[in-house]
Amino acid sequence: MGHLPAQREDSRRLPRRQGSGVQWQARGRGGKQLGHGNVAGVGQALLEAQATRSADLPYYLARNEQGMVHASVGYARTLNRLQAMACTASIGPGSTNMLTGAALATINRIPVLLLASDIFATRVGSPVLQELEDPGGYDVSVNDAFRPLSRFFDRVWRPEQLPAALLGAMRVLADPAETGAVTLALPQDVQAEAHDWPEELFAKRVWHIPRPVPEPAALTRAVEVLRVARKPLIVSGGGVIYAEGTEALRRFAEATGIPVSDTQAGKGALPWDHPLAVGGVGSTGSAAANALAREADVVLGVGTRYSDFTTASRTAFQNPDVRFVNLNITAFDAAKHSGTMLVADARTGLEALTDALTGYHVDEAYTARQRQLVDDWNRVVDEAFHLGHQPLPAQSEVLGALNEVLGPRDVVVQAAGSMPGDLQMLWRATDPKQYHVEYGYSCMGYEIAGALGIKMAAPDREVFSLVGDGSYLMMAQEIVTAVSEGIKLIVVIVQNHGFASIGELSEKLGSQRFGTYYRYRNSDTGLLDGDKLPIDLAANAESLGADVIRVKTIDEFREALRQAKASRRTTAVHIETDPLAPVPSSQSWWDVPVSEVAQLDSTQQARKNYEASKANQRSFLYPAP
Ligand SMILES: Cc1ncc(C[n+]2csc(CCOP(=O)(O)OP(=O)(O)O)c2C)c(N)n1
Ligand SMILES: [Mg+2]
Repeated sequence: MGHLPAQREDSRRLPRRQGSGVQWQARGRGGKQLGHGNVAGVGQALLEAQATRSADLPYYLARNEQGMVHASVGYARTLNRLQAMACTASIGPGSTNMLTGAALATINRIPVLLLASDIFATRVGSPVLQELEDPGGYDVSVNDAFRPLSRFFDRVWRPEQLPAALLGAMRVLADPAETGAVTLALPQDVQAEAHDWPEELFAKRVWHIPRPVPEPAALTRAVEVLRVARKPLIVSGGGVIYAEGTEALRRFAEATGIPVSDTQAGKGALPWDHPLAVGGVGSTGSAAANALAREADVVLGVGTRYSDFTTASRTAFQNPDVRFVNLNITAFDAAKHSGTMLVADARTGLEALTDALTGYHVDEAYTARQRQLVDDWNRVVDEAFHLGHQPLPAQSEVLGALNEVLGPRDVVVQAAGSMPGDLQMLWRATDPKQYHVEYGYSCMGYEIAGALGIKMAAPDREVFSLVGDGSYLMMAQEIVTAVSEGIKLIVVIVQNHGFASIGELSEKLGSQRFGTYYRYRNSDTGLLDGDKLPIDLAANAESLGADVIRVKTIDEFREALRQAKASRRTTAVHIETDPLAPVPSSQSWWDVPVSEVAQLDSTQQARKNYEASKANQRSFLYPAP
């Protein structure tokens, strides 16, 4: 993998009202995984660039191609999508290993350039090693699987096609509305071909990141809805942070008194203790935000794509007259929930709304209610953080200790399992970059690889990769990359011998935690519910080159975190937790279907509960006023 470090011009120095942009310039840095599909093409070019210093093209060798893409996503997200990495992989499995990463990048709207190697364009030796051989068409290769996962895909069958492909790739990477995975498939013979490139191809090129201002008529329509709102609520998504709109959000909220809830990608836009911050909204949100969401008459969604977790599968907003105003860089998201569309950059849009809503403020009773809800919720979080659960600590205590030890510039990274939900509910973020939970794809295995990219983007921050035993076993190998590159990570391994998350869900849905333990197969029951396995993930991390600290209690854990922070080396801290320890309720729901027909009583009861919750699901089909 390697990055395309953008040369960035701080747009704040430019006149804002003109929708001034940020410059994006590819100089090239990247990650790689070499195989026969790219060793002589892209690989040789990288070597020549190093040897002759003809290009500023640093490279990193990842251990797994999927991890390489995750690291690139962590990198670009940390830099608010103003820089991206390029990833080169060999043909066949090397490239298809990047598919999961491509889906993750596109769903999270994070730019990453994938240079997938491909089968010979000339086809003289077909079928070559790792060729798919589609009987329906010889131009199909495994890389066609990238098409639906990429926001731009091109296969460069002939060298002449490369300039247009490169410019198309850069256009999409640098466009905040379109961005995501961009894939250029490079046949292995074409990679090695000579071609007379036009001189202009190598000219310095600056890509301006657009910051569109709202169309005046759309602004008027949005203001009409907002002005009459009695119980409005902001849902602040990742777009606010990517647009560097956190200050604009604070000013807007303070001018109007509208409380601010956040999504997984948006957490930290307002510090948790800001008087108008009400915490996460939706399935794993705070009870405070969810109480306000239930009553809200106007929801102002900013930079959010309204995932099912944010909307509690469309049950979060229960006011029969609720209306949505959606400020988003993409019309696709702005149109959701029949919302009044305000297509614009989050920052410029919030600034325009602040001006246009002059004189508007929510009433005191609403503010008082919001404060009371937040005070009540803060007590719930304090309790969860200091539960004193025995004999093993609760996960909420681990998160609490981590929250207290992390400095404002430090970063916590997570992606899948029970921790994203607990984090969204409990974490008290003090900085827009402190909370890095990948919950667009919620991909097990992102935690360590993503953390690597975050640390590369922000070497001055301590990066804490918080990883469950399931995720660790899925993909821990980028620890080796961190060690070899001297990129310091702190890996917190939370061992609970299985899937606490899916286990709890399974129990709720009447499936009795079936198949969610990492245990020996039990010869009596035939199930995987025997004794705990003698695996030692700390020893595993040690074998990959990390220093390791094993702890049992929360006090020891806190001390270990401090020690890990003080160290210059990649350090893993290992703690075992009780997967059955209690977690506060979000007073919310998530739609996961339960069998309509079942023999088990537990499933039949769960189906009844499911139908009752399902009845609260809203369509939001009424047209915007
Ligand atoms: C790659 C991938 N496979 C499967 C899933 C579905 N899934 C979500 S959470 C989870 C279990 C995670 O286990 P662990 O990391 O130990 O976290 P815990 O639930 O114990 O907190 C699974 C299998 C996923 N999100 N990603
Ligand atoms: Mg687990």
